[in-house]
Amino acid sequence: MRVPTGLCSQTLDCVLECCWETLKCGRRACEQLAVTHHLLAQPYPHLDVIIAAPTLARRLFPNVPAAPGMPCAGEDRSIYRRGARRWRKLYRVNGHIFQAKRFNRRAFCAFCQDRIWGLGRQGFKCIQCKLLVHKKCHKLVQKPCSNEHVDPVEAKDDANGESTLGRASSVRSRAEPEPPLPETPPAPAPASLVPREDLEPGSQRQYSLEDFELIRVIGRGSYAKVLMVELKRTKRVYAMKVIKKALVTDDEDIDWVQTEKHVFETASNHPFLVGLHSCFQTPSRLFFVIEFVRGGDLMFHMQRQRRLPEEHARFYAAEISLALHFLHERGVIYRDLKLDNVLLDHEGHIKLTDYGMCKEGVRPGDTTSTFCGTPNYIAPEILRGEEYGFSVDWWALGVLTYEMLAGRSPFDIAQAADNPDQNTEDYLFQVILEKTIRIPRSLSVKAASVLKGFLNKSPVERLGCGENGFLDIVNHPFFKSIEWEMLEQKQVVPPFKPRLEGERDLANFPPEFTDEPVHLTPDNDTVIADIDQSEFEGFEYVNPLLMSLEDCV
Ligand code: ISQ
Repeated sequence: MRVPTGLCSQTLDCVLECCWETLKCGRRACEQLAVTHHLLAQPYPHLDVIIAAPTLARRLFPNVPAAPGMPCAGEDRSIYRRGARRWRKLYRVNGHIFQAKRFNRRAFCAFCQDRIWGLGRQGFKCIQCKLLVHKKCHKLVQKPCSNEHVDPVEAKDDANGESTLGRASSVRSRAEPEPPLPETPPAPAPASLVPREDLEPGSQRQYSLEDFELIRVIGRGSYAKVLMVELKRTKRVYAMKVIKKALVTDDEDIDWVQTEKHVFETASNHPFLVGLHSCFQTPSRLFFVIEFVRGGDLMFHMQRQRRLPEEHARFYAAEISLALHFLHERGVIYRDLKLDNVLLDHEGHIKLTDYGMCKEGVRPGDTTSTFCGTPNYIAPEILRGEEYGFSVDWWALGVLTYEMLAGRSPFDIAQAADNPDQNTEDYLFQVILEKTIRIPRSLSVKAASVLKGFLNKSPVERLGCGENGFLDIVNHPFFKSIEWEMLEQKQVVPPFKPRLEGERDLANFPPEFTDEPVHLTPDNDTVIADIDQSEFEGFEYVNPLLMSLEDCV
């Protein structure tokens, strides 16, 4: 390990001299996201399409850490973990900046005056003047944007005609014209807000916050906080992901919550994916109760190990491949593979977590185009604005395997520290798109070959994306020693067993989380008044498999 010299500035210098060596922060150390969104200068070839992204701010720590791997004074370790994001796609026409929206109440197109209805994001709304138009009409709008609020053409009985939730079951397809809507009835209270004795027979087993004791904070992302909790009745320990409803008011956020829940249900059947116990809500929050995985995440372990022996990296990469393949076979692109999302169980097997970025319903050959992910792991085809499929997950596995083997990101740019132009997300994207990836000479020929295979910038030539698909990964020389069937049945002993003293030992979770107070702030009535509770109807869920397990306790 290199001993730090000079100033620790949390710029790339610092990263290279004292932090990156131990993967304490990686590139992530230099960047902290400010809250505001700004419109990026258009670096990609989508005419008329803007990608809205958060601004980056740099934090400087003008001192030297006491020892390699120690934090600088004032250093906030939580900034090293970068959350995934969906960039909003905005379409510019005649000064308007349109964003795709879904509408499940009455809304009419300002161009053709027809009703906007149908499945999916059938309408566009100008984020400046709020003009509503059909997607198909948005390019025809001649009236320039006033940049001021222009009242959208809407039915009188409706607040603004839009809804941020639109579950398929409640929206009619385009083929069938809708009858006139009755007066919108008041939304029923979510099931968990109904007194328990009033619940339908068979649904009394819904959970609520009172059923759990909150023990510790174990993680935090841009939207969610993750707690370790105990189900009081059984004394079993779970992870609980808590999301403030006020933060998920955008269409895409609502989609994300729905997707996360669906994928959780699918994932509960695979050994290398975290499963769901239950979901419930309060007026201000959504709660996912998830199986607790005790060994911490790969980011935490990499921060302590510098780089991994090939044998270890092979084992993790193979288990991750099986998890990704399972999702792909069920039409799910994971889209957020990174060290932070790979958990280790008490034996040292992996489990992927966080399904909020997943894309569901993808059949072989289908593609999608949302610009999303965590910057360091985003595949070139996403950056080029191309339609993409499962290939993006194999790219991310390449980045992650590189990080395990080399102890640094393949897109680490030493000289970027002093040049503010090179310390931006745009510059990172340019490097991902254009830079030839250098494989450390210390790696074996097979390891170099698998990295080159996954990190091929052309998705059709990438390992795992050819005609033979997953079989090409299984048969790659790097994975020759893997017995895939045994591996999938957890019959292969992991190369590393996390140190754990008891079921509730939190030694493998970062102290910047576990030292946080565990309480949830009291509900704020003004914030709650602004939440449309109908968006969250039907969120409650209890996993029948886990329920029967609990009955055995
Ligand atoms: C389960 N166990 C430990 C940590 C977790 C973090 C996020 C989601 C699920 C988890």
